[in-house]
Amino acid sequence: MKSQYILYGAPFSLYTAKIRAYLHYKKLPFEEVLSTVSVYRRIIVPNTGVRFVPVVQAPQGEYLQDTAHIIDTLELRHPDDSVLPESPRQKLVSRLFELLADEWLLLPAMHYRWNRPANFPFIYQQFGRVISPWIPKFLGAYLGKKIANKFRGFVPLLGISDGSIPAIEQWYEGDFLPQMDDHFSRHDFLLGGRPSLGDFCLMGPLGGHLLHDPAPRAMMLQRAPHLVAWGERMKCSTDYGTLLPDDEVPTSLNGVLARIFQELWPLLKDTVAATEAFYDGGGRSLPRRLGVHIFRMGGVSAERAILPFQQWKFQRVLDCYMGLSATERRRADDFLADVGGADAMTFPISRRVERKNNRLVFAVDDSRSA
Ligand SMILES: N[C@@H](CCC(=O)N[C@@H](CS)C(=O)NCC(=O)O)C(=O)O
Repeated sequence: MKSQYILYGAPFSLYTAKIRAYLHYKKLPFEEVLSTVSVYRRIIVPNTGVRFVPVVQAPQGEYLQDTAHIIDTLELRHPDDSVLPESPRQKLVSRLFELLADEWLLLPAMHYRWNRPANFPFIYQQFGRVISPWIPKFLGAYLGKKIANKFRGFVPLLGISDGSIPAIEQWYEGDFLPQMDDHFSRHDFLLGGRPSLGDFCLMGPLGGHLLHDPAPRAMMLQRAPHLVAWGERMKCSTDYGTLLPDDEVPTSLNGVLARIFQELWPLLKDTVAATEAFYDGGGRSLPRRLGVHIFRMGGVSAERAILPFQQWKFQRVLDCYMGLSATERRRADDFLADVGGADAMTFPISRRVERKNNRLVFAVDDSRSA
């Protein structure tokens, strides 16, 4: 039996950056293996049934896919230095950041990668290495562009279009960067002196794209040096302090949290409605995309694909709240009211989804949801 984990992924992959930072923090020995075309064919697809990275192979041999599932599983196996806060507000904020970072910061992460030509030579070369790590640079850039175009194809599906780009830039440059920079000028991590779930999730869009690609990295170095320093701490620190006492959530996070309720919540509710309508219309096997819907950001309306998977991430936040005791809920409610999230957590979902064999299925009517 091997004694270490294997992380299959890539230096330019958003979700790989999240797990790399997590494994580093947990001090779990791991080897990182580049997800080359051959690794997909020989290892990833046969062992997970899907074509996503990262994939973690446990020392026991089992293959874990989906970063939320990977962290859930490893937290149970390695409970020391848990990344899951125990107090109600900090617990909920961790889940909110999981949702924000994994699902919503994808928009700026993808926009500033694929709509900034200054990134291209570098990014194409990196993608080229997945064909062969020894490929000459010029050939790698040429072939890498072809693979990169698959990922670039996700840009319009996510709702990144001429109509929405000014709103995405306004959110990221006008709100997110200055608010996070201010926060990290006061605190080492999201919730105090040690990283917690939300920090690792943020390392996805930030570590994997926005701090990694030349164009957004240059912007962040100039405009948000404290956020850059946080990114370095996430990669390099080995000594940590403690979470803030008394379940404190720093008010410097309020602006970022408030926008989740203003903009992401309506979209997620709409996603739930579409998933329910699909089920009620007789649909059982959930496709990756379920038509399109309109979302609003910064006063602009734009179209994007409905992604049922995001309902699963939404459920995780609602479940976290529903799992609190009555006293804990009261504490959480006070905080939620301050960030525009009063009543946001009691949204009913009649057709829950879950992951089975790395695929999203309806939690109801098991026999029919393949
Ligand atoms: N929910 C998954 C998402 C993983 C994911 O989208 N990974 C990207 C690379 S960073 C990928 O493999 N995309 C391929 C695709 O979307 O088809 C997770 O958290 O692991």
